[in-house]
Amino acid sequence: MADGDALLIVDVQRDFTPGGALPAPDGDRVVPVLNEYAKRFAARHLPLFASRDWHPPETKHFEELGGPWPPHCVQNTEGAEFHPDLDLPAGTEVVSKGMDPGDHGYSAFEATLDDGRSLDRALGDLGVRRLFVGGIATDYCVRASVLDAAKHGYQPVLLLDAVTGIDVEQGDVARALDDMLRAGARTATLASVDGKLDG
Ligand code: VGL
Repeated sequence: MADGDALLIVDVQRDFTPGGALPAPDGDRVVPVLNEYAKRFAARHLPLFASRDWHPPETKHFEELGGPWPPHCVQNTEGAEFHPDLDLPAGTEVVSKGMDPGDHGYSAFEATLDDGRSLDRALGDLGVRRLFVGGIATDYCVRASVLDAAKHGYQPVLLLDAVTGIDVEQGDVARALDDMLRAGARTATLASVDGKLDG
């Protein structure tokens, strides 16, 4: 049933991995796992999307203007680059979010492609119905993207072995998982995804 399936890799950027400005402690671990997912989707000619946080230097998202976070993923800086070990297959569409200085831009459904289309529009144009989601951070951008996918009428599938969180408050990741499952997300791992794509 690969028809109608797509992969969304959320915010696997230098700043969200160890050594970056706002690291998920385990951020490096998901990179090779996501590379393997990307290979499997590309081998089936399924659409791939990679979102990135793409903030202006001054935004309400950052502490300096009253926001919750240290500066991270500022446009055209090294910290905003995708993790150097992330292998995005040719044809992967990059979608950018967080450009509005008045908005957090957690969800990939707030992101746009280079051609200006929203992610929702691009998925619709491709006939996508089921969206497999992995990346960083489970408790922020992954959560927001999965909840929005469900709201927009897609079937989200959370890739349990390819997500990791920040856990500012202990329990945030567990609560995020709970929220996503209650919103109707299904789950998959590398061990089960082929069966879902081909079954
Ligand atoms: C994110 C915290 C702040 C994320 C972005 O990508 O999950 N988390 N900004």
